Amino acid sequence: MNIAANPVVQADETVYLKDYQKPTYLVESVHLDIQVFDDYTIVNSVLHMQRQAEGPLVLLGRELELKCVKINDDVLSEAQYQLDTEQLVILNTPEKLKLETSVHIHPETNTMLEGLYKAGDLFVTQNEPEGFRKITFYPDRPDVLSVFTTRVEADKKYPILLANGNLLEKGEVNATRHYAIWEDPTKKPAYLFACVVGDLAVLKDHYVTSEGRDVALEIYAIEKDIPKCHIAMEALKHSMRWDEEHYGLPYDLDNYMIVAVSQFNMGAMENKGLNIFNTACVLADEEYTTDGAIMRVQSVIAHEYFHNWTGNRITCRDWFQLCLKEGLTVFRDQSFSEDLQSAAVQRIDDVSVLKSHQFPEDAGPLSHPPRPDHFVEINNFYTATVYEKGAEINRMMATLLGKAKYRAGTDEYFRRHDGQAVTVEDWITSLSAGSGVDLSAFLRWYNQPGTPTLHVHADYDATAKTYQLSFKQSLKANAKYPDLKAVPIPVAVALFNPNTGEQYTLHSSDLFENHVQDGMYLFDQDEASIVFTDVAQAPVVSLLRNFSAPVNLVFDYSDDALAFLIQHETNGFNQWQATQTLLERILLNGHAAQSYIDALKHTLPAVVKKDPLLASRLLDVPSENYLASLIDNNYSPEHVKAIRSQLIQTVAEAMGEFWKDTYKSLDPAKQSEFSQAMGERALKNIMLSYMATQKDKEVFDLAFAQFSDSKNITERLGALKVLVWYDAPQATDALATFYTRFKDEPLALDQWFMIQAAHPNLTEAQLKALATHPDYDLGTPNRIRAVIGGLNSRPVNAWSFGVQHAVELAKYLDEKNPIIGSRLLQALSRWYTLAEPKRSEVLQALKDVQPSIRSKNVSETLSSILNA
Ligand code: B3K
Ligand code: ZN
Repeated sequence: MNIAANPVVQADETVYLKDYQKPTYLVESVHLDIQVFDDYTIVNSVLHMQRQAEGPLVLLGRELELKCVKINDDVLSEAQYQLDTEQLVILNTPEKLKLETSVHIHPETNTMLEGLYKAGDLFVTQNEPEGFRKITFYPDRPDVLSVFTTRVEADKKYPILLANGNLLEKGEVNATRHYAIWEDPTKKPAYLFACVVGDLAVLKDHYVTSEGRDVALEIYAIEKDIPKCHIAMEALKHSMRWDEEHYGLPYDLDNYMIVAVSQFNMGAMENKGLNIFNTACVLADEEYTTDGAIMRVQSVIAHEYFHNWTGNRITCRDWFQLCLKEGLTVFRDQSFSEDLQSAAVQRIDDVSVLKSHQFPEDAGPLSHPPRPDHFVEINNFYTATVYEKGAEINRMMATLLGKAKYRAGTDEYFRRHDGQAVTVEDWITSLSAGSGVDLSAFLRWYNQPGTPTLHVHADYDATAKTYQLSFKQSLKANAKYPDLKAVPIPVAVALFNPNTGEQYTLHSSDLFENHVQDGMYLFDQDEASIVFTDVAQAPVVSLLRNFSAPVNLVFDYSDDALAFLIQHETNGFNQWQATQTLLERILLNGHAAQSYIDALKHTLPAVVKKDPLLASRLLDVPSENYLASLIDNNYSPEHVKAIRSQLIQTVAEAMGEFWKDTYKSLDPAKQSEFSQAMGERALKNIMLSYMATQKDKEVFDLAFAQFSDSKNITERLGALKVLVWYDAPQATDALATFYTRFKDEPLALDQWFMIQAAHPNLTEAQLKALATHPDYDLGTPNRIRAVIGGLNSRPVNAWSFGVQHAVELAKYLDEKNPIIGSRLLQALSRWYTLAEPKRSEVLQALKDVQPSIRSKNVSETLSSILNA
């Protein structure tokens, strides 16, 4: 018997993509009977299986108490199987068989929030990627698809009993217990199995699909949160329509359920027909939820809904292909969100996340290709690279193809692979076949790590009236991936007349065939150049418009050219990008701030009137963390903090009364459109924070009035931040008032923790006070993230006493919740860029914790980080 040859069953070892083997048995049907009791749960399972490849019958199982195993009604003796901590291997099995197992599990003590667990009074599941093996013995891998029938039984104190699919039957077991039987007609991998047991209220609605199917929509939450479910319900219906219109994909079941749970390791989970959501990603109401969080709720609702096709009906062959479903689904939810608000701002926000999280990840010790070729713990690969860079790859292909060809390509993918577990190659092949454009070179993006650098050089020939752009691409050498090749880079280009600010019509034979008017050049070699003809004067060039490719652009812009683009670029994204590039130079290369200030003065007043949300983004100053990601050695958090506050002070003073005048001209309450009101609120808060740099009484009074008078939490929190972070006399009062008002609203209270943890001059004692506050709870990832997120937003604190805090927390979570423990350590991955003595101190702290780490999750992350 050769168990080691099967990559899925090597416990505690590296798994390699190249070792993939088909499962030995298919599962034709699954019948589960889950009986929940207070101190244990019984799971009985009946699997009908059929051999499809040579090898033993391997059932994966972790932390299961095996009570009985039968094959074709015969109870097996211990001699007939091998059982260890990871699997049950049964020898000498027939071609076709009925396998029955009975196990006991303990959701009531499961702190890892994986498998079946108890969150408060609610029993819920989280099975992606490998949680199902903590519920029952099963070939728990995404390429084993089956139809599931689930009987759920519990005490009547839990009136809600849910599982995937349609309700077949429900009834009483006895005076105290009841049951429900659910049948899911669609074949699915076990990671999409879900069940829920608890006492919840429900918001109901319905949606009629383009095929005429009347779908019952239900959002389950605790009673008092039901009024906060309407925004999510509207977003769900909107997503269903959007997917029909943009991808021709209607919903396929008669019901769609969402359950809100407050203890959840990530945002949400796309279980077939029964999504389970972190409350933070489903509850939304302007009184309790910030505008940013409302936008996030809508995008996560869309994301999980879109998975119904990209992920569920067509799933991944193995977990190396994770970015197939995640990258594509993120691209789809980003496109959906671009339709909900200013498309430019959505793009700005998505690229900001990419540049501040994915670029640093890809430049450090945790760098990996969007499709990695090995892993120890797959949970460590739900990363910005898999999600965000994965989305960018799809965006590049969609942009190159244009709407009609992209749609022909996706139609072909759904036609070929519906009901299958597939690979990234299958996706690219379908997209190429359907669109008629060979996209195979894009596979390189999936298989190579690192952010490519795109070097561009420009030459204008005044006599010939030609303008030449020369391109070069390079990738940082990576010992693990020695064979790096040039990738296809779509470069969106515009040329502007330097005197009038108007855009030149482009004449060139080198642009991509479909996009001559849009100025899209497909650069896919190590070096190449293009020539524009009939260019009357040396132009100002705008490159990578809309961030047409996820690369680091190196181009020798003058500060004047950047200031010109801030004023004249019509692509809102590149207008913003020009502000950021100019600010990076001012902050990191010591350039003068004047050209930035002049450009703002010229540009902002009109943008404030036309698109307040975009105006708020044009005032973004790169965060300390983002600036840190551009510094590869001798990084001093104190220095970066100082130059950044100095710049903010200079800009605040130079713009004079602009802040106050603009602040007073805004009245979000008068706006009927959410997006308009959101824009005004964002701008109001930025105006307030610039004014606060003066630290005068009038500004603090304005902030306190905004805090006290507004019913909208975005305004309240904007004001609270100013009061707390600038140590206004009203700060303590305002914090106390907020606490009293929101102490029973966990998501709002998370913000209260976050703001305090993000105080620029937080002390170790204050951090300790937050982490020992009666409302701090190590069993609730949202609360941990609130404090750690606040702390990490201030690198000066994060890299001093924050390190010890993070390391101790990781050590605790290593045992209790290693998924979260591992994430927490990922934030320390750039320790090696620090200036001494910090560098050595952090290294020592990381080394000190290593011997006590037990989980695969934390130890894989720690050893990667230490290998920097
Ligand atoms: N697919 C889930 C993520 C599961 C993460 C497991 N550690 C949510 C999503 O991407 O939609
Ligand atoms: Zn997803």
